[in-house]
Amino acid sequence: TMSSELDIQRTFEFVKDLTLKAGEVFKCGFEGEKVVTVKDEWDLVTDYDKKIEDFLINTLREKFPEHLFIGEEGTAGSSDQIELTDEPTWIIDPIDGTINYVNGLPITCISIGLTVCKEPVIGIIYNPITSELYSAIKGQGAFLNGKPLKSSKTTELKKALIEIEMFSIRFPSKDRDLRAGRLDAVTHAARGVRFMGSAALALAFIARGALDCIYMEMLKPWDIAAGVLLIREAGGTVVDAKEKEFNIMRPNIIGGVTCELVMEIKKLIIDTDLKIMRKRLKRT
Ligand code: 2AM
Ligand code: CA
Ligand code: CA
Ligand code: CA
Repeated sequence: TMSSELDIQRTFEFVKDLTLKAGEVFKCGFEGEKVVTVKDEWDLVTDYDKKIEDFLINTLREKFPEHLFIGEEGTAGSSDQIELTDEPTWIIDPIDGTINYVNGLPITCISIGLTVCKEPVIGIIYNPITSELYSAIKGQGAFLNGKPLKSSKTTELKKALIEIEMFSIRFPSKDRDLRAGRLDAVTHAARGVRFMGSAALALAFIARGALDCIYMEMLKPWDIAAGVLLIREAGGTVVDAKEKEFNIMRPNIIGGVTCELVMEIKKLIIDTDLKIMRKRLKRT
């Protein structure tokens, strides 16, 4: 299938139905017994992460044999590709917010994005526990259970509710002071800070206007592929936190409801880093 031949509308309907089916499995694991394994030091994974990803990727692959797949749990060669290509590529997180999922905290979701020519064209974020399905098709707007979404119009950080995804702050690193400094600066500048533990759902909340912005470091393509499109289609902006170019494969991003808000956070991060670097120099 050449990307130009892909019928986006029908593809969307297909993947939406598939997501609802996957949601039944998701609910089963949320409410029932599951096998929990420690993945990294802080990261958990359940048998349902793998089960749901297998179901999604195997079904999509049958329907779209030429498409490429990137999934967190690496279903049958789905992650054998490191660089994003122009081919239609499904980027999938079967359970985002696994720690919440294991704890029975209903802030968790399935995230599915499709890119064509490296651009997100379909995004679905589904919380099966609350039956909330966020969706976007490029150029057609963002929706919650079929109803159009419009993000808020907040332009100032001091009036903004911000979600921070910075689990990396716990990692031993020579940049610990930088991370702590950014967290401190953003916390003091914003009206309120939230750490919800599901990056994908936080992005959907921005599209919904329930959050104004998000700052995230060291996340993965499957955390953001769907959410980035949702934010953009709801009228918001997503940029790289420091670089000029936004890179879906290396998401250190700031997302927000307005350009002004996103640029204010970006400037704050860059200024804070500079201040800390200067402090480092003084110490030596
Ligand atoms: P996950 O639940 O799919 O692993 C939690 O702060 C958010 O960051 C979740 O969206 C989580 O996705 C994501 N995340 C990515 N890598 C992580 C890691 N190594 N440890 C904890 N959370 C991680
Ligand atoms: Ca994980
Ligand atoms: Ca994730
Ligand atoms: Ca996951």
